[in-house]
Amino acid sequence: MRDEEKDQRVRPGWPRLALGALSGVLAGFTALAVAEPVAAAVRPQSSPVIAVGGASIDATPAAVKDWAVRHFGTDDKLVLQLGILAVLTVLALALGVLAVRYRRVGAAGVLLFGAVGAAAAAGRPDSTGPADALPSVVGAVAGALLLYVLVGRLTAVGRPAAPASDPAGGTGDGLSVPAGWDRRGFVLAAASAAAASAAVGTAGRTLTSSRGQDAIASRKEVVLPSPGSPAQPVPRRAGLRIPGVSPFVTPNAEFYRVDTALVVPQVDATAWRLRIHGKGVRRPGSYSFDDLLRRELVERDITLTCVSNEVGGPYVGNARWIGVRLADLLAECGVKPPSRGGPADQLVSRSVDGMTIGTPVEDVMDGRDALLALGMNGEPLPFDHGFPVRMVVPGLYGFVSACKWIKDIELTTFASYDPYWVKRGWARKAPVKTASRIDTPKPFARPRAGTVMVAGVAWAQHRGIDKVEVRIDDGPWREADLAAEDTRDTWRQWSLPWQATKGGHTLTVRATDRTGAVQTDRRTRTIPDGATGWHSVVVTVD
Ligand SMILES: Nc1nc2c(c(=O)[nH]1)N[C@H]1C(S)=C(S)[C@@H](COP(=O)(O)O)O[C@H]1N2
Ligand SMILES: [Mo]
Repeated sequence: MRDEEKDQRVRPGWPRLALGALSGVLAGFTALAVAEPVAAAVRPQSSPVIAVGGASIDATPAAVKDWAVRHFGTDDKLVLQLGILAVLTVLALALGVLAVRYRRVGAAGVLLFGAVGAAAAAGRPDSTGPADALPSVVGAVAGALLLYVLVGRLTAVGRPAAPASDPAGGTGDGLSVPAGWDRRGFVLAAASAAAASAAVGTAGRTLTSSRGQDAIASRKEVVLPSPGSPAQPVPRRAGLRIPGVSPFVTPNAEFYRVDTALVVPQVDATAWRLRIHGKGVRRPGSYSFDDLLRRELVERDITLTCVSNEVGGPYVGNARWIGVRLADLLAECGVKPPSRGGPADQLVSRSVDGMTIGTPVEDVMDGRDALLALGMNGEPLPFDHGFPVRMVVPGLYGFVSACKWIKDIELTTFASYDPYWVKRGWARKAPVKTASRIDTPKPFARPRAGTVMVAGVAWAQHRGIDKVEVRIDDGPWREADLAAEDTRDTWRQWSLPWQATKGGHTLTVRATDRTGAVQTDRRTRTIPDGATGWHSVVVTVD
């Protein structure tokens, strides 16, 4: 008898705590899984992890976001979602352990997280109403119930063989698994909850992807007519045949992607409309995708750059865009640029995912090829790059011009409205800065002594590149050979044959644009209006 008692008393608390923790994780998993089909019915973006992720992206200080983009690149969103899942797992473990002691409190904790998810979802800028809160609420209720039931099994007595001295099945310390705990009931409940959740979650995901089918079908059906105003052919000598140099036209699959969308919006082009309205818009307009397709299409090569691109960085790409002239649409709606007495100096474009981007009205109406693009490199816009329609404005960084998944254009003033990035410390106006990059040799390359081709790209959209110079170590600047210019809105390749001598060397590049401005060596950060400084590459010649 003494032995039996001892056996019970020393039974450590951890098995029960561990089972509680497991219950917490199962409850969390169930909550997220159950939220999936509900989100599929409401909106994929209303799913809790996506909503919380989106809210964290918006709340992240500009410097941290910039750091994330720099370090994780296009994987930044995956990293964020994995981070959220990791945090949720830890919290679920803790709630499970808590529930062992305080069953109701633990379950209430799950509901509290549901409330956080619900608030995030309903508060998103693209939220379509209180229904966005549903996935989090329904999921949390399921999770809380499951936690309550599972933890109940840990304290319940399954067999009448429980020691008579402890009719409640507990051992008094509240932590040990009671000898007669309902093992069978627990395992059964846990296993069936896990299986049901997996099934429900998978069904939800399937439903979500089937919802995207209309958008995918609408994209497949797009036939881009040949442009009334075709791009001039790319000069044959615009693309150098030097291994390692970025191709003159960036293939869509390799085109950089920078945006805040955790779920790429899948817009059905047949249901899409663009509204143009606001200050000084005498005839507000509304256009369908077909309305735009029926207009004269303009095809242009335009190099797009992200303001978050560091010196030497990868966030720049060149594509052949096809679309309609934005200035024509604006003129049709009766919009005048400020220089002709128009009252609006800022054009705010809004996307289906709630992004807002501000562009100077003067710039889009000054004769440059500001486009509402429908196609990219000979195909409808890829979903990642803004299908069905996006803006592209030569000479301006993407964050002040290139709204993807656009659905609304509002004419307003810089004084009265700050769009998304401006609210977060970025500049109101941001023309692309003159820049150049060494593509080859790569940093820390070990070329053989002799002739080494140094080559890369330079860009100063809408001004054009006039000269590129390369310096070896502290030597004199030497003029590089420029590839043929396509247009002043595109980047330009350059090369320099270098007689490399053994040892370590630093290669530096700088460009001069068509206004005569030489790229500055002054190093600045990307925030607020783009990085400056020269790109250098260190190599060791063998
Ligand atoms: N809707 C939406 N449009 C957007 C953004 C965004 O976050 N959301 N990011 C902008 C930024 S910062 C850049 S640099 C370009 C990038 O376009 P890309 O992803 O097609 O290269 O899109 C712009 N348009
Ligand atoms: Mo950007």
